[in-house]
Amino acid sequence: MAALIHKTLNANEPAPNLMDYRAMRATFSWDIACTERAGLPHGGLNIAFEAVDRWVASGQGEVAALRWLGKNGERRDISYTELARLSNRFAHSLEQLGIGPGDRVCVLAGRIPELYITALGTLKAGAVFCPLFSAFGPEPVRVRLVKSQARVLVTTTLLYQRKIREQRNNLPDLEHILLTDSDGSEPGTHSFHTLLETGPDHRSPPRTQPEDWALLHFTSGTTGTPKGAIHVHQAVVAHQLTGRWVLDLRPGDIYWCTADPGWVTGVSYGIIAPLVNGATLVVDEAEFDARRWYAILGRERVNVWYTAPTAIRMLMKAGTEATQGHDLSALRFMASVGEPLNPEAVTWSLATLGRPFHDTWWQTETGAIMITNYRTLDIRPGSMGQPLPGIEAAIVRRRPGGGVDRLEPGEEGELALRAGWPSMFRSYLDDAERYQQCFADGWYLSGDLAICDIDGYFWFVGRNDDVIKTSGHLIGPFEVENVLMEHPAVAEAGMIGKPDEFAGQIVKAFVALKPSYVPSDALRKELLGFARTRLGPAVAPRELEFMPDLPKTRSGKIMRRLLRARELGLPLGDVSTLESENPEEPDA
Ligand code: 6R9
Repeated sequence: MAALIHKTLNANEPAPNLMDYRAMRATFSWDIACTERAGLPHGGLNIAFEAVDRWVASGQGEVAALRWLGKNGERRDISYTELARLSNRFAHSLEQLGIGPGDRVCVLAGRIPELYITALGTLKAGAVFCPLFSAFGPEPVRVRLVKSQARVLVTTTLLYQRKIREQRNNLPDLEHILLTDSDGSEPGTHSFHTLLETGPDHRSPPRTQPEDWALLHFTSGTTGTPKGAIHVHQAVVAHQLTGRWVLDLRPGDIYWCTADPGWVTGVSYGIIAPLVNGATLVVDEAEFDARRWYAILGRERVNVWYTAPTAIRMLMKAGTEATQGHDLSALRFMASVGEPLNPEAVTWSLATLGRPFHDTWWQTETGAIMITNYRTLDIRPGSMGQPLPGIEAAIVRRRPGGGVDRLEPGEEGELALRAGWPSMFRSYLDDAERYQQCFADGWYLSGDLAICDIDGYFWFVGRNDDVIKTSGHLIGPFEVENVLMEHPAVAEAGMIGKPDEFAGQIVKAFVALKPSYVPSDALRKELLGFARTRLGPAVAPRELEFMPDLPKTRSGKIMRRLLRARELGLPLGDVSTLESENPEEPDA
């Protein structure tokens, strides 16, 4: 185990927002935190109002809310006042289109200002914001648009032409497509900016209540189509508190979250938490590039930086040289999420950047950070840290007949959280049964395996299901298998996450061919290309191996755990000791 990193507070820096973790844990109550949230002037609660308009009302409207860095070198500041106006206009545009409370508004775009205006305007209109990752191919986009029953999609002309246009007839719920760069030549679409111009700058405060639906985030499980996790406006209480206590945000901070808003981190911490805490949010449109990143950290004087282990590993690879010439002295706090943060990354960051990365653990379903390393507390590199005040975490084992048993410190089991915090998902869209299956005896069961040590630090072990985390993105194997099965040569397909030095895992496909086809390099390339065109580069398998047939249960389900064991070179004896690994088992 890497040595403990002891914290000494730097006298030149502001004191941490959460000074005494233990005292706060002992006294904290979500009920009080919810009551303290100022809320709307007439009662109720609205995430966008908390994020933007409250700062305008308190006289801080001229502060930059968003600092957009375009991929071609553009730099544009949008103040809180301007963001309030633009989101009011967008809320008005939605109303003009007949969109109202509960309606889903999807966005499929890169990190462009229009995405942020859409998110906030949608919330102000009482509608539900649902981001779609722009690197998804046409198939994941279609599945999510159908499942969300989106009535509006905001996107760019290029993404529309590549991913939507051909399948528009199969999307009956999708009434309006708003193009952010429309030149009027795409039939059946509106211009986002023309609509925006018609709306008034001001509107009366939204009428939403704390339990009204606000956000819809798709996430993946082992089986079935993606699950739509629903979050309500009350979640903002957790976004605000975790922003303040965990990320140590305060008004005036320059903050950079590198996660894409197509995923939950890029919304909870790439839009809501920083704005609710009055920070200036840096948005970089470009893709990862070590030198560009260090230049942004230095030039923009970033104080708080939230990123992911894959990016950190790439920075480590780029070496210390890449940091040269960049003054990183403004950095006060750095955190990571999405995958296990290896201890070497923590010690590397301390040595190279002068600050350690703080691991944070949470999920789409939890809506906000639940377990973390705090600015005041010593870090145990490799550990995810300790639960947030107000969060009770435990390691449990499911009893076969239902219910759970709590395990002792040091025992491996499933990470569970006592249900009932504000940003806990309220449902899976149209799938109450799957939602219920996530709970037992008042605990939310995360699907992650972990250990809690004697001092209350949690250590990640792995997943107890087959989902794949690649570059921090959660991929459902079933979604990928389904697409490969559409190819005429494929009889069976099974996906696993193969360990990868940089991406954590990559998606690897195992394929059994139909009798009239023979394995070849050309066919492998064709299948990989087929999957990539439909699924997009973020989801498609990177490797593909042919097998005469795939290991299955008696009822015909592909046993991905056996494929994984084979890939990792585990001896068969080991395989049979793993859960559901035994091919003799009737079903998995
Ligand atoms: C926010 C987000 C959730 C899954 C989660 C776990 C993995 C997240 C982690 C971590 C190890 C951490 N995960 N944080 N694993 N250490 N600090 O990533 O949400 O996309 O829903 O993924 O990611 O397996 O269950 P989501």
